[in-house]
Amino acid sequence: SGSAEARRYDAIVVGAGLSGLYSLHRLREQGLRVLVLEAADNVGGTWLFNRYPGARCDIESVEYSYSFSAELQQEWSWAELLPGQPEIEAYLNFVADRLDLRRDIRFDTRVVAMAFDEEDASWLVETAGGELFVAPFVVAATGILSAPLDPGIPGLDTFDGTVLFSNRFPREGFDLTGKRVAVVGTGSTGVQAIPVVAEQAEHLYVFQRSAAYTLPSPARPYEPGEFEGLRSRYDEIRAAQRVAHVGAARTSAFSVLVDMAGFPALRTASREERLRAVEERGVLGALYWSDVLVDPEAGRLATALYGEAVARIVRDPRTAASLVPTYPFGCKRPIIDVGYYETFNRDNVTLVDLRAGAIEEITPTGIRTAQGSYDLDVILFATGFDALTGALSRIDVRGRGGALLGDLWRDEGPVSYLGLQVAGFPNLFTIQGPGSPSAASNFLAAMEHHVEWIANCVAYLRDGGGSTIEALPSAQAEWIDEVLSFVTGSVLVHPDCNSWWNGANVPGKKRMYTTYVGGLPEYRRRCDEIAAGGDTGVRYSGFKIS
Ligand code: NA7
Repeated sequence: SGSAEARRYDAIVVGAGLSGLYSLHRLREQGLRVLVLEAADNVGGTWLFNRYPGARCDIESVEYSYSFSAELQQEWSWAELLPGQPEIEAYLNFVADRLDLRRDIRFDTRVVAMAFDEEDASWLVETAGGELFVAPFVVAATGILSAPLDPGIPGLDTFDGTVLFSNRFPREGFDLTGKRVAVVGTGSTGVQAIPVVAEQAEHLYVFQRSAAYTLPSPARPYEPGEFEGLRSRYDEIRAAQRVAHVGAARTSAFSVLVDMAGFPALRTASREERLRAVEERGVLGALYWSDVLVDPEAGRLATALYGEAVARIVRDPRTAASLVPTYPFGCKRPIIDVGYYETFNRDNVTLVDLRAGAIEEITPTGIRTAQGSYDLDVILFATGFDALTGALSRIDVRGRGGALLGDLWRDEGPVSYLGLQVAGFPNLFTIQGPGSPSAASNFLAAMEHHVEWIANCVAYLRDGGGSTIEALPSAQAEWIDEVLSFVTGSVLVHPDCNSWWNGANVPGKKRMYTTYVGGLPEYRRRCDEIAAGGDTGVRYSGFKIS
């Protein structure tokens, strides 16, 4: 580390995305001297970087926004039901200005290391520029989908054309007009980008390794006066949101999962009923059955029916067949799209099904696969993230005894107590850490609870509760067991399912599904009971305070 003298704060927040902004505000309101360190040159985090064509949130604006301030709610107007990236970026800039947050944020400052000093009970934080900062508390607001996954394809640097990444798309945008473009990846990002890119590019080649289940998005601008009507009912909207399993009670990508339970069983439906469902509701009609997620045979029927629904939209039978997943519905985060399947009927769009021959290398002229070569001007990677643990693993985070957090997660999997702390790393709080509900819920709602829990905990310690708090290894192990108990034997741990939810999208990462799916209300109740002491009266049970 450098020789610069370390500056002292009461708390350091890493990241100025939507979690970091609220953390700063909340801790500052409590009278702490807070510093936010942010690698980028502006606020926004994920919503600053993921500015690819078609980028849009899949949760309704009035629920994917801060609920902690009535003023923010009343002063901001959402234009669209599901906000697009530019609108969310503008909103986060509005919040940063309105709450005067920028004065405590250092931009262009990447944290590369942090180490817990056991004598001083504080963290020493080092930046890429060699600056040092010290604080008793660190809040890692580093995001769950913020560490880009390197596609790891040989020859990438030999390509003569332009390489773009959805998760660090150029600020100024990129004109695809007249270009031969490849989109690699058909997760949520690829599925959003593909219809928009198809309209711009001369020709679009979609490189698909795994097909997606995707349902028609309800995205639309709010009708005139519609948002104003909602704004006057924020109290009611937030109350409904608070008791919703996924932290969203209105329109969201999760709606289908929430509604399914009320429908008849696919297993016992007649052939006629099945066909009528896809006639009336398209691909949705294949999945809206109560038994699809719980009965593997119903799951197989649903996949077959889904294939029939796709074949009604996509004219070329080979392309239609390639667009049908080979894994069950429900084991990946749901995807919604605007005109995805219709896009494959365009003359300028070609689906390259990598299941029939994988990518072998990138050459100066394009992509070579085992089934042929494609000449390209632009390759847009929509290949995803090293989720949940990636961002902190890329920082040299050292806890007690110099143990490295990245090593711990590599060896033991993404362990954590409540998703809020990792044993051995005192006074380091992780917002939306593994083991929390965030990956399978409205990120914003889950985040607000985490920030408030952390802020209350810090207040308790500063009021004389102690100088360090750390998760007990036994509590952490029990928590992970509990998290896993919800999903054991379920579709969520299906062996054919590789996704950021279970880490199987990252080569070499330990496969482990560590999202709490017991619902946000129950999770909040648990966390709050643990903080308050519950029956035992011992506050922060499962943590050691000293
Ligand atoms: P995802 O959901 O992880 O999707 C990434 C896609 O990229 C997926 O189709 C992958 O195929 C594909 N991929 C990844 N690496 C490669 C390589 N090397 N070659 C070919 N294809 C590849 O990321 P997203 O950004 O779409 O979405 C992440 C979340 O952001 C989403 O759930 C929302 O919550 C917001 P695979 O499935 O691994 O075979």
